[in-house]
Amino acid sequence: MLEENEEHLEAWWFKRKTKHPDLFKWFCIETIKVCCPKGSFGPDCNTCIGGADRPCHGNGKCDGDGTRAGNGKCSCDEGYDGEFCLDCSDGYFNSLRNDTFSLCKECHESCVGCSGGTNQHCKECRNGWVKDQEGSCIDINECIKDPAPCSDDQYCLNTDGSFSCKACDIRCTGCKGDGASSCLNCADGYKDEEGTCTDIDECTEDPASCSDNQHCLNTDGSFSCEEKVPAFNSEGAKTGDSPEKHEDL
Ligand SMILES: [Ca+2]
Repeated sequence: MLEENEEHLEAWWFKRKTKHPDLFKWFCIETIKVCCPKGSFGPDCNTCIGGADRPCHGNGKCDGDGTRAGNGKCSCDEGYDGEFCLDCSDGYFNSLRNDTFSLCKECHESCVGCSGGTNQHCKECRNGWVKDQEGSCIDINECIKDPAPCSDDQYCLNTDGSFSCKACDIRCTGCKGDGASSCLNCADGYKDEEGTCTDIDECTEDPASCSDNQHCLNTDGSFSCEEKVPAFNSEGAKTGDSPEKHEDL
């Protein structure tokens, strides 16, 4: 574009810059007719909706703004709606509004539609929330519902507007929260020690868990018995080469 308009630019530099000090205006808007003044659009540089100073009332973008193209329609910013970008979109409410100015704010997370910003201003409650006696949307505690929403090896965690099911600690059979101190019962291989399910050391139990010719090896939640194999080389390191596992008690 610069090359084909070199003559124009030379003419401006040598003859017109005193009379037309704004190069952009003289060159792009008036001479080659590609641009429009800010806040206007289209072949005739029509003014955008809402005026050139605040196209789309400051809440959107005027199609073709500043160019000879476009149709001047507003695409509204997030939260704004309508031909003039003065309305609020779903999930937003007008905190200020007159003929030329509009400020939309987001509804409370508990609302479907609202007249203000708190849970007291909801038109309806979103799923997971319910109206209390004062008409405010409050969280539903799904965790106290009957039947319980989670399976036996999970605990329920209530959250605002929802809930989740979390896996119990491996040391638990059923639980009411996270960790081995929240078990309802201890899983096989664990016993309750002052409220916490703890590994049972089967190797110290009476009667012995392994036979006389075996070594006992305690593991977390289980144990294994290894055959006692007499040392067969000078280092004497080869004992219990093939442990006989008892993983499922
Ligand atoms: Ca909830």
